[in-house]
Amino acid sequence: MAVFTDGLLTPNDAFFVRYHLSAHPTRIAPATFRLRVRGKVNTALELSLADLKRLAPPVELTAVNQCSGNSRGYFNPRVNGGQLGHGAMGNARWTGIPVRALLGQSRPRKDARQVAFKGLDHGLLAGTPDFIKALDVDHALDGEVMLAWAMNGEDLPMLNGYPLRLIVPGYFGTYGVKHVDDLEVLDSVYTGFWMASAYRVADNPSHTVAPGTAPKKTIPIARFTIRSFITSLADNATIPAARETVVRGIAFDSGHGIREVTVSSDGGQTWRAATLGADSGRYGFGEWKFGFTPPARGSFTPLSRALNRIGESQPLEPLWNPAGYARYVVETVCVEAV
Ligand SMILES: Nc1nc2c(c(=O)[nH]1)N[C@H]1C(S)=C(S)[C@@H](COP(=O)(O)O)O[C@H]1N2
Ligand SMILES: [Mo]
Repeated sequence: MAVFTDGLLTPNDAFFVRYHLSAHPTRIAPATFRLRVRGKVNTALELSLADLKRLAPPVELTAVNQCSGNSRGYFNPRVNGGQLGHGAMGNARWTGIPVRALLGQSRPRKDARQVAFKGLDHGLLAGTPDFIKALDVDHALDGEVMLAWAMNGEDLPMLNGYPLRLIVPGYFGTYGVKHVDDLEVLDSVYTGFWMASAYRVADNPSHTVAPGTAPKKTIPIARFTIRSFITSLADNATIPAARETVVRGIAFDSGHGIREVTVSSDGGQTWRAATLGADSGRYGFGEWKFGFTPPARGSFTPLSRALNRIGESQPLEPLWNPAGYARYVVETVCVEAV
């Protein structure tokens, strides 16, 4: 939270890193790297980085990258998986080219249904499936989904996907395939492990099931749920009693836009509007703040709750699912007024 309160963009050297597969690249020679586009296309392509950068004018987009399991460690009942706090997210300015520009050169055939994106990393055992994620062709062609080579104005750090990664604005980080070297256009829905077995959620908007149960029908995880965080107060921080402290935070959703953030300092009995500040575009973090004057000494747990332009907001009670994905409950920090 100290990093998130410092500025809307998360610096590259503070950004979280997540891999499923141990044999991920630690060096890639830019001169010999090739990106392939193949499958149900009229023209298969094999491009160097220089070719790719010449293909179309570069675009820039600021977007949050957040792991599906961000905040999983707070699930109750506990769930398997990395016991993450709130740090498996970050907001960066990505530079690259729209996948639409790339596919425009190779021209998918009429019967194309999905595009599968493969990363260069591998598992240690022969049977471990490579990291491959798929998007519907229409989604891949929306002009926003991009192949990025720069993050906050610098080459992608190796651990964040050098030399190229996929950015799917508003979608969970699992779609952000790092070290992408292969796009395969398919005439069917991709059935590999990372789409058909992993990263599946209950087929309802909050991805929720009764604690301890499994969803009956699942779909691939997709868009972010809406979230807000108090960033300027660490848990157990001390603030002065009977004097105003300006409390700052961030909010984001899957791209509809934050309409309002409300705050409560009495455990959710009364709410008032926070002041929205700078934002970093519809897919990025936005700032907000409010003045909080603890009426007396004691413990307080200020709450924040975001609402977006299509009416999505954060629940007051945590929702549960077996994989610990997409947490978006109203979060708390505990502060001591002295
Ligand atoms: N090649 C490759 N790309 C990958 C992954 C992976 O295991 N291999 N993990 C994905 C997941 S689950 C997340 S949350 C994001 C994390 O991106 P970051 O490490 O740049 O923060 O990368 C995604 N891209
Ligand atoms: Mo993830």
